[in-house]
Amino acid sequence: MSSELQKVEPLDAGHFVRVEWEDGSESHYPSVWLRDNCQCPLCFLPSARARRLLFEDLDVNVVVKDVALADRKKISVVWPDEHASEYEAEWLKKRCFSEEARAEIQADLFLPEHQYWGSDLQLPQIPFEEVMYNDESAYEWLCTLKKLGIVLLTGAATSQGELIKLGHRIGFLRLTFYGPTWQVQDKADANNVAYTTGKLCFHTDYPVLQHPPGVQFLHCIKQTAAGGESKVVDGFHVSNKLKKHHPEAFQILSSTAVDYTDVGVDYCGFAVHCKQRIIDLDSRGQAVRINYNNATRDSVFDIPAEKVRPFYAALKEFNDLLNSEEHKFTFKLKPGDIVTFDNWRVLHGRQSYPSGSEVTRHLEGAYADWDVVMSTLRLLRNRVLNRE
Ligand code: OGA
Ligand code: NM2
Ligand code: ZN
Ligand code: ZN
Repeated sequence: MSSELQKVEPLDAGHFVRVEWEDGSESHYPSVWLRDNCQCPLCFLPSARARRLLFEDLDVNVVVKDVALADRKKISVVWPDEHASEYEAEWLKKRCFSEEARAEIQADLFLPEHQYWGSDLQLPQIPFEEVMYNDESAYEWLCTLKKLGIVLLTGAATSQGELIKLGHRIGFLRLTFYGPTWQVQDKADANNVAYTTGKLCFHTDYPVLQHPPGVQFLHCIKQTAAGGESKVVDGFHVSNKLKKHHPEAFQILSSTAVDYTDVGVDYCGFAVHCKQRIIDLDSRGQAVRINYNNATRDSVFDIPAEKVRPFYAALKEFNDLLNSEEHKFTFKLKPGDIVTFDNWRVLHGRQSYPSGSEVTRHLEGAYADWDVVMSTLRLLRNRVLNRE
């Protein structure tokens, strides 16, 4: 579709404006939407790129009084109260209401494409320094993180503080009750099972929060000789498999609200409770978030007794699929590695390792919200591709 205009006319008694493009294609714009999105300084504040027009002042039945081609690059509209609006061809084109045009702009905004993986994962690696100082590399990092769900950054220092730097690179980190960053190591009187030497089965972090962290960073500072291997699995891929091969289990896990609990003291005291479905679906039935940590799943369970056994059976099907050789990918972090992953999609776990009087393994962890990561991704894209 070209962004040069050929013709403009009112349609449907002025309730629509029809625009014809130079290549003969057309777009229809509802008049109420055009009035609502008048770009004049009275209706729009350019410095905030936001609407000044109050909803109270919008006539939702408005029709156009007059429309004209200002030139081939914009149209002008006069409204019944003589208010005048102008709309640039390119601005209109981007907001075309056709199904294809909407799909295109939505894909550009939200990058919804997923690349599923299993044990065949080729874990992408990018040097930490490159991501810190090179916009192309940072853009590549975040695009891959969005599409694949996991990227390994390599060659960071083997001391605390690298994740704070990475946080500044993307904007800011997500503070939780475990602090701005947190130390994964064997601790006396651990306030979380992660702070022991025990095995962690596949989980997503922090399903006890209403809005669990979207992205997780784990920086390996020290690695034990024996044990401590990491494993990851693509939760969306496994959900699809569950839906196909065990539809009843899928139905139960995507509809049952599971109670989660986390009570203790860390950054400050906390008593957090929340209900989450283990497989969260959007309105089209697509998995959008996995909320599963067996350690913080509450013993309080708010479902009728007769539904409990079927729930456990469903969870077993899911857990078995997560752990199947076909789906899981195993690796061992080296000091200086930072694994970055989509905590809404990728479940992670670790092997146990020997306990002793000395700290033999130390990871520093941190979270970020997808809002922040996607915002940075879009800004980097504009810069790298010279847009805007
Ligand atoms: C965690 C966790 C993984 C590891 O701290 O939540 O999953 O390898 N740690 O220790
Ligand atoms: N830590 C690693 O859900 C969880 O409890 C995940 C969080 C302690 C910050 C672990
Ligand atoms: Zn206006
Ligand atoms: Zn974890």
